[in-house]
Amino acid sequence: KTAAFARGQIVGCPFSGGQPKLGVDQGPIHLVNAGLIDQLKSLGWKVNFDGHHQFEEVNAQQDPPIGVLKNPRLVSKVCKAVADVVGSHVGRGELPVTIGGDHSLAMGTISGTLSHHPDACVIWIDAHADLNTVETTTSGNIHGMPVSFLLGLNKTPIPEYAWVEPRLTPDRIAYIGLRDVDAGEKRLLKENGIKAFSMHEVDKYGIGAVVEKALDAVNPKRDRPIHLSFDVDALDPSVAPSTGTPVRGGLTFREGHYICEAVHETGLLVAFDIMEVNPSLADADAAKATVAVGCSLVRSALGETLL
Ligand code: NNH
Ligand code: MN
Ligand code: MN
Ligand code: MN
Repeated sequence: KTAAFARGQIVGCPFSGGQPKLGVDQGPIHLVNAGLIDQLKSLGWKVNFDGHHQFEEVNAQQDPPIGVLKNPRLVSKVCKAVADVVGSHVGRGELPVTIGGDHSLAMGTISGTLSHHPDACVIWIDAHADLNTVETTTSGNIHGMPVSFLLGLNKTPIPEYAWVEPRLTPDRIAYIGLRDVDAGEKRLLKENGIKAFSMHEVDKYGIGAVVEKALDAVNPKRDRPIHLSFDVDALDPSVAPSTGTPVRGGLTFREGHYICEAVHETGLLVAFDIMEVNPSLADADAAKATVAVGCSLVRSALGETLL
């Protein structure tokens, strides 16, 4: 498969319901306005974009918390819609690039990928594990929880989320970049034997070895399709300041791009997410830099090379 014949689909998801800060819904608009689509076309991709998705709002008064979960019906409904869209693109052999929006959306994007590639593996790039269950979340923000639904770790069934098929298994997800993991999540990582490369491992082994180890863990024979889900807060705040929950000590500009380049080189990438760009946080220059790094991460994942 050569890039010249490859088709990509931009799935713009202006959505912020998985967390409390306004503005993350403007992320996809900024990425597209910064020229993302033409940039990908320059790489040889046929890129389709039919406008940002308009998610029908559920009236807040009709969406009271379920337990501690905030905006539970809205997040469920939006993620279900995203799962259907991403699934249909993957099914047509198109590479969906989903632009968020908050990371709860990955419950949808990964469900969509797994609906056509039940054997797919996930590389999750983030400062956070997003693995909280209904039982462990202290914030109630669903962007901190999508992985628990994908793995079927929730012990308390929530009818609104019954559509999420727990098709992912703990041996098919690996994390890179973690440095702000909740106590309950640390327990879940251990109990389930999930491979996680925190910034400590990035420092110790270097990013090249870490990506290799992550791929060896989730894709030992290099025969599984890969879904790469990239939360920009994995990057150091000096590189990507405009995001809802920046945590210092993150990935450098090059480390972030290296991950995308290395996953591209496998030839196994079937879906990519770029999440949590919030241009309303930090000043205009910081927002511009964050949007620009979001665009360049997507280009790297889709095959841009340095030479
Ligand atoms: N772990 C926290 C929570 O569950 C923070 C999650 N925030 C993120 N995740 N930005 O990527 O609320
Ligand atoms: Mn569409
Ligand atoms: Mn995240
Ligand atoms: Mn995060």
